[in-house]
Amino acid sequence: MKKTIGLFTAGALVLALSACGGGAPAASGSGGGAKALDQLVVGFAQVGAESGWRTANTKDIQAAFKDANIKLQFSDAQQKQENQIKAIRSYIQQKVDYIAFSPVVQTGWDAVLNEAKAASIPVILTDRAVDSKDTSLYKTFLGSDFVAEGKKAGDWLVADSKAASGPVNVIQLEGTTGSAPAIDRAKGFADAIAANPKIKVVASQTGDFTRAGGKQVAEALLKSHPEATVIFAQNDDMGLGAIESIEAAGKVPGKDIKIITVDAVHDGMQALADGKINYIVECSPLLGKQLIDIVKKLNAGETVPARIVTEEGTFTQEQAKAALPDRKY
Ligand code: GZL
Repeated sequence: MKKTIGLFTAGALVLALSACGGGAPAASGSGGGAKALDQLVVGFAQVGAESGWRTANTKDIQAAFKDANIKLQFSDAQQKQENQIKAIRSYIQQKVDYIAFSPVVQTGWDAVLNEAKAASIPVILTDRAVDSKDTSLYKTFLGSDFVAEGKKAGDWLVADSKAASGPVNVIQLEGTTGSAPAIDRAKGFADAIAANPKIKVVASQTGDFTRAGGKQVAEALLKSHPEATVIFAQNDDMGLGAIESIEAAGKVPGKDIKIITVDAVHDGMQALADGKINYIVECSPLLGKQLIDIVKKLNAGETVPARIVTEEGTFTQEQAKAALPDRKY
C-alpha cells in the first residue's frame, strides 16, 4: 500500500507540475522554480518606433507572447536610454519573472543590469548587444551578426564595382550613434571594401535609423559630395529617405546614385523591386518565437546558449520581385 501511495504521490507531483508548468518539471538544482506559463510576467523595454524594422519587431514580439499566453509588460523608450533604464527599474520593482530588452546603445548598462541581478531577475538581450564585460549580467544575446551584415553590403559593392574604371565614392548613412548595429555594420562594410582601393567612403553621418534623418543627411552630403555615386544606408528607412532627396535633386535613385541598405522590410523591398535600391541585406525582426523559447527553457531550469544568431539572407532586385508577395512584414 505504502509503495502504491508513494507512486501515486510521485505521479500526482509530475502531473501537477506538468499541468501547471506547461512543461517538464524544473531541472535538478533549479529548486523546482518552474512556473505555469500563464503565471509568468516578462518585462520588455523596446527601443522605440523609429523604423519599419522596429514596428515589425514589436508586432512580432507582442504576437508571440499572446500566442504563448505569457503576460508581457511592454514599454517604448522613444530611442532614449534613460527611458529604457527607467522601464527596467520599474520591471524590477514589479518583480517580473524575466526582463528582455534591445539596448538602444551599447554602453551604460552595468548599473541597472546589476540591479536586476541583485533582484534575481534574469535578463535576455534581444536585437542589440551591450558592451558589459560581465556576461553574467544577461542570460543570452539573441540577434543578428551586424558585422556580417555590413560585410555582405560591402562585398556586393566590391563585386558591382569590378567594371568601374574610376573611383567609387560612397556616402554612408549611419544608424543611431553608439548602437551595436551602427558600429558593427560600419566595421563590416569598411573591412569588405578595404581590399578595393577604388572604393572610398567620402562621408559618413548618422541619420538615426529614421526616414527623415536619412533624407536630411543624404540631401546635405549629396550637395557637399557631388562626386558620390553610391549611398550605403545602414537601414531601409534611411535609404528610403535618401531616395526622396535624390529625386528632389532631379537624379535617378538606383542609377545615378546606387543605394545599398540593410533590413528588407516591405517598403525597402518594394523600392528594391522598383529599381530605386540596388541591394538589400536582410536583418530579421522576427525574434518573438525565439524569445518565447528562451523564456520557456529558463523557466524549466534549462540552460540557453550565450549567443543566438538569427538567420538572414540578401536580396537583389530580381529576388525582391519574387519574394515580395510572401513577405510577412
Ligand atoms: C537591427 C535593428 C536596427 C534596424 C533598424 O537589428 O536594431 O534598428 O536595422 C532599427 O531599422 O531601427
